[in-house]
Amino acid sequence: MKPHSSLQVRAKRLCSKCAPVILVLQKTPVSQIVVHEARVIGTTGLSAVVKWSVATVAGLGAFDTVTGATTLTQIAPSRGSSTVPATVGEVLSFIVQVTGAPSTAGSWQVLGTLPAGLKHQNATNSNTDSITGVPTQSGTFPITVKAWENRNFRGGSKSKTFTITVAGGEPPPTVTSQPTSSQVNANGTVTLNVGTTGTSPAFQWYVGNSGDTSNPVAGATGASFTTPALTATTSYWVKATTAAGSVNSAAAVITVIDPPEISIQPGSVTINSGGTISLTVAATGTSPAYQWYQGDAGDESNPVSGATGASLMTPALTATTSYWVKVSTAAGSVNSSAAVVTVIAPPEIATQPGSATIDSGGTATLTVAAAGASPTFQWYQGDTGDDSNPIVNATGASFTTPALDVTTNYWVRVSNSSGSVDSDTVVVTVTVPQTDPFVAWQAGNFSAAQLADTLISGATANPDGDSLTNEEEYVFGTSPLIPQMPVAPSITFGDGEVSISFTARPATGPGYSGLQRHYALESCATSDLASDTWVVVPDFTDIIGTGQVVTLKASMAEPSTYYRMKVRLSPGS
Ligand SMILES: [Ca+2]
Repeated sequence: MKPHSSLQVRAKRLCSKCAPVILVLQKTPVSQIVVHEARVIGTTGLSAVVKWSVATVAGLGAFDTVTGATTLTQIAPSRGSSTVPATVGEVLSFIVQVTGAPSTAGSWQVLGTLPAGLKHQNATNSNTDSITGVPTQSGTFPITVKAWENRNFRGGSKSKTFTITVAGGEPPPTVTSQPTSSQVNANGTVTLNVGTTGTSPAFQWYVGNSGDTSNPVAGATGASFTTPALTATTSYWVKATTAAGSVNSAAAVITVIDPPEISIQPGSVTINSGGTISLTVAATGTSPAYQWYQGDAGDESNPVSGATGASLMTPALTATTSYWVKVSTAAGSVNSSAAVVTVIAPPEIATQPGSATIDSGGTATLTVAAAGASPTFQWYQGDTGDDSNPIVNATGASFTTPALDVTTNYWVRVSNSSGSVDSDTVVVTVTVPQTDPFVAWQAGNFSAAQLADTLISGATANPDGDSLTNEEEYVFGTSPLIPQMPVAPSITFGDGEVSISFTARPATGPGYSGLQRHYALESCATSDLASDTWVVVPDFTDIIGTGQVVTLKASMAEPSTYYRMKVRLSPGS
């Protein structure tokens, strides 16, 4: 009876605050007490009134002395389990009871993080405590419930771990539309947008890589965010947070691009015809692209195929040509000024030097007219192309020959940096004045009045009546106005020989300049003097008259021998 009596006493103590009470006494050392009670749960703003039942297992022992005999047990909603099922948006009343000796906790403590919407009721001097409310956050939340012997978490304690599993409700947010990377001109701004799932998400934008929260952007707390004016490439990302959790967007890279500027214009240049030249532009800006054009700056009608670099190599040019280049970046484009490639034209001969005819001893001035830039000249003696006889200092468009006494050929080469051209051969013909020496003889032997009368001074006249015409007088060197014989030979005979002497007159005086008088003797052995059987007398074929006496000796023999004298005037000194 003692055990029974003892149990009964303890049961009464356990339920002293409860009514009504049903006692079931058993033989075991444990009494089970079933309690029915109606209570309004909590002081929170719950609209629901929970009617609950408690099955209490009252153990023996004390918190401080018989810890093992004291247990914490879930009463509701899942009796006896260490797992507390809950659902987002639905009321949860998690009740835990301490049983054992003693079976009343002076204070209760909950360690761990409760899902949003739940609250620890924090009972005192109670064998039960509760966590109530409507969870708004799904997930798994391990907690530890601790029952203290005394208030204010003092004395002995007993703890047990429970896991609140909140099902359903809204899942953590997700990003449905990432902020997009883009380019912006320097000092430009970009508006970034993010799309997410979830109810009433809160946003915070950050500078940096996704997940790096060290650089939040103050005030950037919306789904849309406009960057400040950017001067450098910058990454942004956003964290979206709802009651169900948070999510990080990807980072959007805002690339700052600079517009092109030309720092060095392509320069104009002069080249020789047929040459090429490299033109170069220097430009700043982000990743500039180039396109060269032929023509004036801004005229895009003649792009140079393939000329897409900072430099352009022109084709071989034979005419002055302009080029320019358009420099582009994603931020815009700029046109260079035009570079004029001036092509020096090779020389051309517009007017050939003309041939000339001059008197012996004269000069001729030869002139060439040339086209082309900065021509230079070199005259040569000889035929065109033969440059073996350049004339010193003959380097102008005109050239005056030295005094010439023979016909001479010349030509000129016209040159500039682009080439040269040779003139035709120019012939300077030298003529010798044809002064008739007989005329000079006439002038020296007749007066003006006589010269005016050809019957006196004419070539065939014979004014002195000596049978010699004036022309014959000239040849023989006799006076035209005084009867004279051309030869006054002295003929002597002796010792069977005949000796013939005559004076060989020199050619002196007017009309004989540059001439010599030549004498010759011929013989004929027949009296038929017209038979033209004259033969030269040896050693008397060509005697130049110098005033000397010429003597011919011949033997006297039959038949008779005839002699004659021939006189001629010929050039000579
Ligand atoms: Ca005469």
